[in-house]
Amino acid sequence: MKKLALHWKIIIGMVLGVLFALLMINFEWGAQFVKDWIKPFGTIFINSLKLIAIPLILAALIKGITDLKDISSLSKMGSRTIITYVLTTVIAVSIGLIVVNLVKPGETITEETRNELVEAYAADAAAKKEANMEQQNKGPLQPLVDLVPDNIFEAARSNSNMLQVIFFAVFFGISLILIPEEKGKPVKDFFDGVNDVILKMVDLIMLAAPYGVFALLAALVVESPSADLFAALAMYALSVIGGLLIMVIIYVSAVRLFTKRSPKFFLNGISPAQLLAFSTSSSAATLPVTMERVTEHLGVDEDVASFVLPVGATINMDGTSLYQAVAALFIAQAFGIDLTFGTQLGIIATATLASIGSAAVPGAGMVMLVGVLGYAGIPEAGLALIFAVDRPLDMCRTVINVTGDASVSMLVAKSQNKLHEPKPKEWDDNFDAV
Ligand code: DAS
Repeated sequence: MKKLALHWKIIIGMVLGVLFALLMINFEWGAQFVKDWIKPFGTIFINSLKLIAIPLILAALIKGITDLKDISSLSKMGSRTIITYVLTTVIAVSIGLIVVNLVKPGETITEETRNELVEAYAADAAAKKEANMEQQNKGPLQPLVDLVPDNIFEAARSNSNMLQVIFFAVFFGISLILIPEEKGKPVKDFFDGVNDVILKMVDLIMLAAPYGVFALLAALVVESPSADLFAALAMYALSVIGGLLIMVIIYVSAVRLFTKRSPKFFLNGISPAQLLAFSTSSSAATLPVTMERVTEHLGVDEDVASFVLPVGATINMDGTSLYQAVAALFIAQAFGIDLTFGTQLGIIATATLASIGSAAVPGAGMVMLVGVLGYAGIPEAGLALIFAVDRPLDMCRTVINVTGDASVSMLVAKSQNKLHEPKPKEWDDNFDAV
């Protein structure tokens, strides 16, 4: 068991959680036992992730913005890279929104189960629904007014003002860039350091994930043993995976269109990195292999790859942003909250920013999802549903994050005339990799 990779431990935790709950509900004291002695560990797991969401967004966005300055001032390639990355992320979030609005996974939940869910999380859901209603009754520019907090500590007090925290972080980051280098450096180093510490906290929290997920699933089965809730979770997972597959089609089409390389060539070249991304759920851990595959097997010059890929691993997470859009709307649907078109457009901006701020480590996208829910006024209680099945989806979205970075590196190389013909050996390698 010691040697087993974390994500297999988490998946085992999920299965054991369901089996344990199915056993418990056979005893009349079983359900109460799970609620009193197991569910709290799931709540602790979720609260620990929510606890670090604001500090992570603050530090990651400030770091991300100051890093962007170094990048875009570097060269034309820098701004071209950032524009392409932001574009692919916006496309990914939009595809996520289209898929989840078409499939409507949250609506496969019966009215009865929805009432159970809302009842189980009554306070949170009702408050959010109320906030949403208020939001809709305010003037057209209210969302803009709400963007600017009058007290950052008040804004940071609850996750529901995440957009205000994001606004502050972006404002702070831009101002940090504009002050003289020698004055700003200590501040930039400070936030880089805070970012590293928070990422270490994510690491430590994820070590508890197998136990947290066990508790979440056990509570889920005991509290809403309705098959339709599990069917809805399955539809949600399929919506995410379906959206991710559409992104692969977009990537190979863009590579085909702009670099004339065949989908087979591209996918054979990048597949070892995709397999590593799937098994580690970490773009950062996969980066060395992505670099090797892109330069040795996809014909991208070293100087382009060593610039575009590290930036991509940091700020370009198309899979994560698509997942955040699907997850946010799934929870809203599950709780019977209709999000206005305006709110959904806001989710595009928030999920894009949240994915730029997301770190390339397992579970980062899940933490930043708190921010997207906070912005859209969606009950955080829904996180228990999402977190229970998050890890397998983290593995899938990390594959897309890496594939997106690799395809953009080819497009940027092509635009810089630095995409060379694959040497015969490389060509054979790619096909050997089948
Ligand atoms: N696992 C993250 C990555 O490494 C993505 C995520 O958590 O959404 O890309």
